[in-house]
Amino acid sequence: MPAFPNIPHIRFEGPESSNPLAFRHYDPDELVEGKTMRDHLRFSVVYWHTFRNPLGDPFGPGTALRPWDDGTESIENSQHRARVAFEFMEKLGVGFYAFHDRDVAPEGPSLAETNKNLDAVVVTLREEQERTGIGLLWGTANLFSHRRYMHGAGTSPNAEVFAFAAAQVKKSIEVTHELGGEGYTFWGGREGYQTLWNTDMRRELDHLAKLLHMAVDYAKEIGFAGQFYIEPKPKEPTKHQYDSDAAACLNFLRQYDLLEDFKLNLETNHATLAGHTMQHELEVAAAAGALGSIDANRGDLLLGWDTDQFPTDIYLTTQCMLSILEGGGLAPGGVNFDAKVRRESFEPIDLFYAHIGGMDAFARGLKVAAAIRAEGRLEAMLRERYASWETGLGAEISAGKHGLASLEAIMLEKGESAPNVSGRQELLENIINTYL
Ligand code: XUL
Ligand code: CO
Repeated sequence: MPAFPNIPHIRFEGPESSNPLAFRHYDPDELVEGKTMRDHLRFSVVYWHTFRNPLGDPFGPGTALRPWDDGTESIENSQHRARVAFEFMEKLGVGFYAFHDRDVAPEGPSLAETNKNLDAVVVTLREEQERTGIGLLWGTANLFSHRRYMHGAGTSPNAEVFAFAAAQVKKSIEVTHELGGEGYTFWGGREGYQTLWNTDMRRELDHLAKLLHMAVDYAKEIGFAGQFYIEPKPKEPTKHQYDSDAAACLNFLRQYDLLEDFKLNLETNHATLAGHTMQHELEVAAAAGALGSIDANRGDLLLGWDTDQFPTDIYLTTQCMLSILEGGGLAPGGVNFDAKVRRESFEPIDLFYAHIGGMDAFARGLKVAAAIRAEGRLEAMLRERYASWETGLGAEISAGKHGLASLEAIMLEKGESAPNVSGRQELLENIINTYL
């Protein structure tokens, strides 16, 4: 029995279509800069929000109607839910999904039983992946929901909690490997602090790095060659998360000699919470050669928390896709919809509308970004702005031919630097708007 009997496979119908269950911009086979949209965007559905989030909030319980789910923690229900997830993703036409270990299978009374539960559902996931050709973008371990992780996992003051987290990460990497996962993500979860009065920050950072090194070593041991990611977020659930933004993550990875093995998985709403734009985070990562994957969503600028809304703002998706194209693309990462429908959007069909909107917004952003690049006006203006570094004195400084004394001599002789030219911000913003 299909879970979505009245919903067809979602097809591309073009911008003129008024069918809400069709793509108006995402045509998977269309070539953009010589590559299919499918391969540029590598869309991925997240198991946690789309199949496990009951849509509760601090003031009321969940509202989601999920008629296929019997609400129990049984293996049968978990396996059935997995099949429904694949029916959804197949109809939507995405190539990937992502999950935490605890999203797909229930936690048992002991680690051994929990692992057995996970293995039982992984059998179904593998069957469904083979049946549909949908792949695992990345796996991860939930190191934040269970009460044992109240003080953190890798940064817990309790050494046995660290050990439990290590065991959970080991199993999650094994399962990700078994499912052919293309990556493995660490998001900080509770790796941060609520108060510095009880926190030995140096020790906690050392421990977190130790856990990541253990993961890298174990992946090599079992032949898992997927990309490791760290996902920045400044706060929530802790007051301060150690992985607070792209720059902080890069600094941490560099300090602990992990930069070789990790890239960043950037999330739009997390950038907003950090007081940055997503474009800023993408550029910081790309400049360090660490742009990995994105958790595509958006926040609400009037609210101070992680609302995880679906991305529909074309200006935002254009900025994302420009940075991504300039940065050389996302593969083996992807556009992972770490987003949830609103509590008021409780019907199963809302899951389709939400994802269709996000996919179309990114498809449009991709096409606009490619058009901007093809015309080359932005690129030309950028080149012109830095032209003084290409020849003469600028080129000499770049080549390391000067120090303070030689530059002083030149400026004493000249008396004043060359005049500046306008930054042209308004013109640039007008140019962007001509494409939208
Ligand atoms: C939390 C968040 C996580 C990670 C995976 O804000 O984004 O769902 O993406 O653990
Ligand atoms: Co995320």
